Amino acid sequence: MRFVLPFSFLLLTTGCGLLNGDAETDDSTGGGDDTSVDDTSGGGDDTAVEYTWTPVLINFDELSDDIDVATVYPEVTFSSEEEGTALYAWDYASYSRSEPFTAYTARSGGGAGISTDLTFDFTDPVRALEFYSLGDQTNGKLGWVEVTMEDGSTASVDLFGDGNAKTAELCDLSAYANVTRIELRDITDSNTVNLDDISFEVRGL
Ligand SMILES: [Ca+2]
Ligand SMILES: [Ca+2]
Ligand SMILES: [Ca+2]
Repeated sequence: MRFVLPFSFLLLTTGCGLLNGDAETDDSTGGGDDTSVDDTSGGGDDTAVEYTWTPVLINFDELSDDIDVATVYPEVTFSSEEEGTALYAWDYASYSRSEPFTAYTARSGGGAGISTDLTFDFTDPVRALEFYSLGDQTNGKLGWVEVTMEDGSTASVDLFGDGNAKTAELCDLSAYANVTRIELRDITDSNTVNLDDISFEVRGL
């Protein structure tokens, strides 16, 4: 089976990248009242706030069983779209990027992977967000990620595999700050992919 990869794929060495036409994202939020120029709205509440950013690494490796990890981590909640599925930790041993656990969507711990949409909701806004995917049978695009920022703006980033289930591909979303949610969408890989080593910095005062 052959299909045409998006142009952006050619520019990539990592597991995800910008979708074509991404620059148009801002336009969709512009709405009807284009009479105001952006520069005029910058005023009052831009007092420079000094945030702290605390690094977090979720590698699932401290877990002792194939459990639903939806609410295990205080910094992020995972929810899957398809009824009856959840994000389960799984002992993928030497296949993992960090051993022994990865996580993937399924109907039960250790069950067959289900390729359903998966949402990460961050408790506080984050930056420097990266994660790895493996367990891929697809050499090319296998889905995409919608990134939502605190101000409601969004960006779309393609998710890629290299067709080697044992190798992990980096999805680097560090171009985006104050991220409140990401959604992995339209995953086409057989039995979905495994996630590992999700890292980010949590914003605090
Ligand atoms: Ca791990
Ligand atoms: Ca797979
Ligand atoms: Ca791979």
